[in-house]
Amino acid sequence: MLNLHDALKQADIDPALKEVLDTIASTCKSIGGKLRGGALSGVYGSESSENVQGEVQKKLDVVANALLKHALLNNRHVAGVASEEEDDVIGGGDEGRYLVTFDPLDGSSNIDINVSVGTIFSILPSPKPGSQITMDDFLQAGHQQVAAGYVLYGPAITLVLTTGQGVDMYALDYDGDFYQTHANISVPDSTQEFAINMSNQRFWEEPMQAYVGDLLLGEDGPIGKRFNMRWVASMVAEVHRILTRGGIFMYPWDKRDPAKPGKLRLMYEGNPMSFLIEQAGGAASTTRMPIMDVQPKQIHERVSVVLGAKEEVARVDQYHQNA
Ligand code: P6P
Repeated sequence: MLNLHDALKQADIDPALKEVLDTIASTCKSIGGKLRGGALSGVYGSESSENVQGEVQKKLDVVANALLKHALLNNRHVAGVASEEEDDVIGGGDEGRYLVTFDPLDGSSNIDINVSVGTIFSILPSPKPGSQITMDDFLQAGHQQVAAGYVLYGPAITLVLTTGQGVDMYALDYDGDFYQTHANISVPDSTQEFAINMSNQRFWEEPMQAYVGDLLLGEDGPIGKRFNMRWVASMVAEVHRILTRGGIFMYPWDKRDPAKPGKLRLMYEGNPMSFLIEQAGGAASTTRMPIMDVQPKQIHERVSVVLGAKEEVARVDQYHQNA
């Protein structure tokens, strides 16, 4: 079996980028170890603090963020990091040529109920290697990413990664190494499985209500086929399911907080997941444009997300274009 280190060695990518990816993978093993202990590890429950998103921080949010921040800022190839759990960007080594954005523990509301959570990361080129980075240096569209991936802490701990040459999947073995289980994953063009938080239905834009309404009509409706539904409330788990067996995932804008374009964050959720999905032959849209075309204006900005089977994403876009 090919392990991650050897797979990266064989990959035609910058050796410095390989070292950054190695750092992320080994840090996520430590995060997985803390999760494995469950309630015994003393990391269940919440802190008294809130993050910049206004969300109460889970203990493991803080632990995972600290582990990734420390490891990445001690990697000489990292020029800076941005985290869901940090108000501002943090500068790294002067010789670093890569910026890393991450959601240290996505889906953390699932930790205490023992449901899958994950770490999401995105790697961008530093626009001015050798000088102190600023927030503006991170504000690059998703197409500028040089690598992206996630580690899913589920029944198995899996790493899914792209460096722009397809999507590969690795599982963590008992010996503490990631071994490749799937290479060059592809998302089927069509699907009969959708994921959306239905409790928000009355808050969606009318075209989204119309589309989901037609999904629910199944074979008797205009889409003409029966759909199944899933909702894990952990984006990493949803995307992993789509990369593994297909589907469409949606977290659209809703009027609960009209000022926000969506719930999910562009820089460390929308963009990395869109890179993976597009590299696997799927599509990722805001319902108006490809997510990776969005020009970010601030590091924690949010985005409406529809991603997965390209025929189904195109249908959602059509409903919005016709509106
Ligand atoms: P809701 C987790 O908090 C997250 O950011 C994503 O991982 C997930 O898809 C979504 O929010 C769940 O949101 O509204 O169902 O709790």
